[in-house]
Amino acid sequence: MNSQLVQEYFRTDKLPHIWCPGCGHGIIMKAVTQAIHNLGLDKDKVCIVSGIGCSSRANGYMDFNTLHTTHGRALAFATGVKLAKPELEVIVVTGDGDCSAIGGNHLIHAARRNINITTIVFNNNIYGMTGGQYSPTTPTNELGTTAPYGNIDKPFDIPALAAAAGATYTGRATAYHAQQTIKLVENAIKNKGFSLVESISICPTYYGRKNKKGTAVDMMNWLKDNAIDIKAAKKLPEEKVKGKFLIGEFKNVTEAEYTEEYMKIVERFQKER
Ligand SMILES: Cc1ncc(C[n+]2csc(CCOP(=O)(O)OP(=O)(O)O)c2C)c(N)n1
Ligand code: SF4
Ligand SMILES: [Mg+2]
Repeated sequence: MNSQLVQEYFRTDKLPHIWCPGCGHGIIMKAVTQAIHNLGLDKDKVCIVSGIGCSSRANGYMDFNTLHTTHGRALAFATGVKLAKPELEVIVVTGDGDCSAIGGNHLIHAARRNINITTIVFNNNIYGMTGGQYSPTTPTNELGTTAPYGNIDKPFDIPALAAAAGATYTGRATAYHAQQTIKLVENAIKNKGFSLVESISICPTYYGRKNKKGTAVDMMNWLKDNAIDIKAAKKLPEEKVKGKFLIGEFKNVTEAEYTEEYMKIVERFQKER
């Protein structure tokens, strides 16, 4: 992104950002902004909503209509914005904790409604902001401040959870796969319905340090070496895919959208009155 685009899309008076050196969140924030730019969206017609967390800081830096709300409630606020102003492109930036722990119920119900909101999950497998507590995406046996002897829970697959609940667009990329994150976010915004893109981020400060994952560069290399595109995976023998995680577009279908269905009821009621 050249300096002209930085001036156009970021609140430069709020920079430099407060993320730790090596944090993956900045790459994902930039990818979301690049996708908005590539689609040629009118800045004033975009509303970016977040909850609370290091990831949820992103829209404080992004120069659009923005709402920094309460922990776990980004989708509840975003649903209100979308229903009040359906003409806005509503985008949620959220963390694994924000959207799948305290906000998990909002996530499945927004997906169930197929409301036209695009959600980008910055998944660093931990609660970064509050000091490294394990989250619903912390892998089994890994460490967190609240799991000093290893996490015994199984992690959520967030795109699969959203798809099962009714999201019509889902995909996954990583902070290493920045170009793919941009493309998936573009497609997610184009989908008229509930879309979710998970981008796997890195938190060298807590998740990395606690689990001896090495430097930020080591963590980025791990993402490069362990992600397999879903299309490539289909052609590979099972042993080559085992232990890796899938990236790419997982679901892309068309179904009735919530605000349109809601307006149909409003119009019918007004005619019958
Ligand atoms: C109602 C409420 N509960 C708990 C908190 C404390 N809290 C703030 S951020 C956070 C977790 C953030 O984790 P995640 O969404 O994964 O974001 P990250 O910091 O990892 O990017 C928690 C538990 C809060 N702010 N409000
Ligand atoms: S604590 Fe982790 S998630 Fe938060 S800014 Fe630092 S590296 Fe990023
Ligand atoms: Mg997190």
